[in-house]
Amino acid sequence: MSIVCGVTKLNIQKISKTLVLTFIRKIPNRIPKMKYPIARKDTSIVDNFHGVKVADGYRWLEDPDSAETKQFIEKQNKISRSFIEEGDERSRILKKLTKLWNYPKYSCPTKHGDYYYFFVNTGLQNHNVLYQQTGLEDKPKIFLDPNTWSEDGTIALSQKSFSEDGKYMAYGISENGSDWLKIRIRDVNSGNDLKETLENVKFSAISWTIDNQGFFYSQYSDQKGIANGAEVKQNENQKLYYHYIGKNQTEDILVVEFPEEPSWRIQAVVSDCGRYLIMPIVKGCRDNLIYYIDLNEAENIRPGLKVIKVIDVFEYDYEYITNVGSKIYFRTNKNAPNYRIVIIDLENPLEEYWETIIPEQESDVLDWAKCVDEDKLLLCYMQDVKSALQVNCLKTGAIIRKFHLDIGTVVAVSGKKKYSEFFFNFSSFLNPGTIYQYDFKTPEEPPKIFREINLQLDGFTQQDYEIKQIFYDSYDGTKIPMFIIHKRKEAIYPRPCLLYGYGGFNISLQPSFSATGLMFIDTFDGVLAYPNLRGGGEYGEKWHNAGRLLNKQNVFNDFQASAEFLINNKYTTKDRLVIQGGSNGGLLVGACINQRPDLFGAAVAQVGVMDMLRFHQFTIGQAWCSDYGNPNAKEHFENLFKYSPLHNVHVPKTKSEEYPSTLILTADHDDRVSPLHSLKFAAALQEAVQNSCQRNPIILRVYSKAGHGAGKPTTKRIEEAADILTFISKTINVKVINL
Ligand code: X99
Repeated sequence: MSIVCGVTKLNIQKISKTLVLTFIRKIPNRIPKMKYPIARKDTSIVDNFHGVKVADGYRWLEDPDSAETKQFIEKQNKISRSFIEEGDERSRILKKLTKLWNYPKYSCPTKHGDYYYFFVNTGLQNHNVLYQQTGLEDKPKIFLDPNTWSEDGTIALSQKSFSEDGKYMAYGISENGSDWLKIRIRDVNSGNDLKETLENVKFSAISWTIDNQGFFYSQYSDQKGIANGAEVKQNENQKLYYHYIGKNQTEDILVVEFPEEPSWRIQAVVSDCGRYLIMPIVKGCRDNLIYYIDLNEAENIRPGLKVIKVIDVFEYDYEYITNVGSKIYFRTNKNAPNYRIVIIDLENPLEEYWETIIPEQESDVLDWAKCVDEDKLLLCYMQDVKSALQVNCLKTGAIIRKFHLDIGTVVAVSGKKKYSEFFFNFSSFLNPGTIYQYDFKTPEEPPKIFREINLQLDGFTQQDYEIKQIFYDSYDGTKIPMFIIHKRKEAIYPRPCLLYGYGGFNISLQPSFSATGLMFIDTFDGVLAYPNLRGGGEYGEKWHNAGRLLNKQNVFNDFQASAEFLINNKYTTKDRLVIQGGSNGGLLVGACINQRPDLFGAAVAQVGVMDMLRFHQFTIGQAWCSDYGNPNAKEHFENLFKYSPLHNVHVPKTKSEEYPSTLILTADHDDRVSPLHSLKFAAALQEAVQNSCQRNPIILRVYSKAGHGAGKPTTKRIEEAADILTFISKTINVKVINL
């Protein structure tokens, strides 16, 4: 009690005058038992996996167009909306979150031709606006404003690529959050678009040839006509095309295709010098081939150009950095699980002639590398999950200088081989971003603060919060790092805790700012916890391998062990603990509520992969076999079947088997992870708990005109975050303060 009083006092001191302090004593409420719509279960669908019969009663939910699926979604939305919107909590949360979100945001400037370009968002604009200016001190003017493309913000800019002379910008447009793109081309001087629109584009780079005549891009031309982002059809037969500016797409040139290999995807990049078309080819989500075309040998771009193979087995990653003549610099994990940079001479590409220019570091992972100022390499390492930035000599590999950074992440960088200047954006849990500028013309000077992104919150100071990184033991004794963030208080005592995880695909969860996270700390006196689960890239390829394929259970164990650490060390209690994850992290949440329902008070699973026996059959799912394995292989099936969220739902028979309050979120145009995963999982969970002792709600919300997450307009982002926070505040033992 005395601690609670202390909290109140402290908040009264800190509270801004504009916020009215209310202190709602939350009684751990017993929500009335929910009635769910009964989803039809089709007993006739039974698959045989390697002799094991597996029923799939909700197969019908895989058809996004059927009236029955639409009705199911409608009924679910009705329940979830009324649960979340009952009372005034959501509108108050929405109001406060909107205020928190409303601060100006900037990107690093980048130089193309005669202009600098940078993005600005005044605070709550649905999309960032691209500005153009002559010099950094000159008045910027609007160059491209996606906010004008639609009323509701559902049309977004997905990527952009300037021609070498900076006269044209090709850019990708995505609708309703889909991965499908349309490419348009803007004339930089007139500000007008050329007449042509390129369609059927997905998972594509845009790479201009150095003569500024056009660019390479990738199409799924076989899927013409049916692609709108709500379909589930498998993406196959990607082809590389060349587009000449000013021509119609029908005249585009098919450069490379692999009809024998329908799952291959081609990521073409034109070398800095313009001579080579380097083609990293992937089929999964790791390991690539390197093929190339010598553009000097081709008089013009046409079908049938000679493709030369440099790397012809899917074993390691090779990422083009730059080149000096025929000597190509690649960042690779071949014989270097923490990555190194090798030079492969195209004149002499055999491995015995490769030169290691930046050797692998024992404990730091080389996260990315970029060539700047003609003869330098800008290297970003990850040291125990935090970014470290340094410059090395392109020719010798020797270190030229290191930059001092606080605890955080270099989230963006801009600069080019031909310029002496570069910018980087540094962010952390409580820092929405600081943009630094550095110029090799004045090498002794430290990076200058070019722009600071500041929250517009009265009395906000980072000193009021504590960020620490701890290392806890997972079940097999492996030390797992975890960041823990909360308001600075004298004593540690149980607070609501938001535990967020991902754990897969070599992706690292580095410190970065989240308005929702800050809101959780401030409004609920909450603790944020981010464990760096195995399966991620935080400690290089070994960390990734320790959490994929037959090791996937390690990821779930690491997450469950992090929950136990937080409870055992009095940061939180089970009934105050919320787990959250999206995409592969949605799978994590789904698997963990099945395996340890007793550990968590609430769970939020966003756009998750839940059917581990059929994921490979929809859109780009085949590519995830590199992390999950292929259900068609017996040993992978056996492994997947053990943890697949859909196939491990149980009927709670005791209190400890009761599922935590669960919010399942998806969106109708998610063509990365089809909504069918969440629909089937929700139907199975609701069926299991319907006639059981379970009282905690399990609800499903399907957003419309939205996708996997990229390009989501601010309005929709804030609404989703408000839904999540409201769900949390209604379902766990939380005291709402400062709302
Ligand atoms: C993908 O599926 C990546 C798909 N993808 C490409 C792109 O292959 O988004 C590509 C090529 C060029 C441009 C853009 C793209 N990913 C990325 C996985 C995780 C990832 C994914 O989205 F590896 F990080 N998943 C969803 C994995 C399971 C759930």
